[in-house]
Amino acid sequence: MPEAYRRTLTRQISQHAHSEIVGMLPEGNWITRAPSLRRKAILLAKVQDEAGHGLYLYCAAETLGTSREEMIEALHSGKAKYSTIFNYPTLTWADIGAIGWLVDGAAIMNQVPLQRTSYGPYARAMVRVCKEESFHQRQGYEIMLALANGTAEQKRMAQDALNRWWWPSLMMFGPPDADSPNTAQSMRWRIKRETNDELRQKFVDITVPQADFLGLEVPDSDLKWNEEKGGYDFGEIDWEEFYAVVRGEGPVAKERMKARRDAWENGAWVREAAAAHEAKHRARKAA
Ligand code: BYC
Repeated sequence: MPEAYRRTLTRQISQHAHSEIVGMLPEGNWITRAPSLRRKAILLAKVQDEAGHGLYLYCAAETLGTSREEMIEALHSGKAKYSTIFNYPTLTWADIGAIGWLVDGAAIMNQVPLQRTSYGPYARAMVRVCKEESFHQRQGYEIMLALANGTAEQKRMAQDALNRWWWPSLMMFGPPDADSPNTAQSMRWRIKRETNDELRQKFVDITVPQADFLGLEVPDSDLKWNEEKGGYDFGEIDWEEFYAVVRGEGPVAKERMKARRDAWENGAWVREAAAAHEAKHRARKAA
């Protein structure tokens, strides 16, 4: 396997894994505050799914020769990236709807083509991830539907969540193709099957009619159907904000990293106990 192909895959898959794990935090934050037992059970299951996605992805990355410990160390030291989207706070219950609808919606748009990525273990992990993400997207949209059809205050909350999550969701697809250092090579190697801009356009085209159905307004005054291209034209993304969040300056970036480091330290005794148990069994078997 060419070394650069291995490096690129390890980078992308491990960042993807970190995103799933850090991505549990904004929603995990609402499990105890979900408005009903049904909503709580659904949200718990969704957050557990994200943990599962992180684990499949770490396993896929490990097949390329980097250990789980090395990847986690890179996350905790701030060397490895994870998706910018998880550095924004979840202020109200409507944010949980908006995350499912928009963030998981954007994730599916990006991950469906990755089921055909050129590296088998990554492609196979994506098959199950996409099935689960599709449930996540629907549960988010269903929360938005309930709020949009609820009281005036609930509809206002839904609109406010859309206003705050719309632009960060568009940033999830990465920089414009012209400024994306990795896209051209990753397309040649068939790691990426569609470019950042192609996927972002598809996401806008699918999502705008969903906002219309909710009776909510996408916060972009430049949004306009373009008959000729058969898609929407949309306003300029604030790339300065994107790069600032990538640099670790997102609104809740420090809180997110602290939560991950604390979880790692608090779980040390579990890892030690599991290793001791395994060593005991191995010794018994050998005896
Ligand atoms: N955030 O050359 P580019 C989820 C970085 S989790 C942070 O275009 P590439 C979910 C990029 O890494 C969804 N960094 O890069 C979980 C690169 O830096 P390095 C996560 C970003 O790799 C819980 C630099 O900018 N999905 O679904 O060709 C709850 C230049 O970019 C971002 C994945 O990870 C960003 N948004 O394309 C709910 C999908 N964008 O590494 C939901 C797999 C770019 O050179 N990943 N950067 O230092 C990919 O498809 C690609 O890696 C990307 C970026 C499209 C994200």
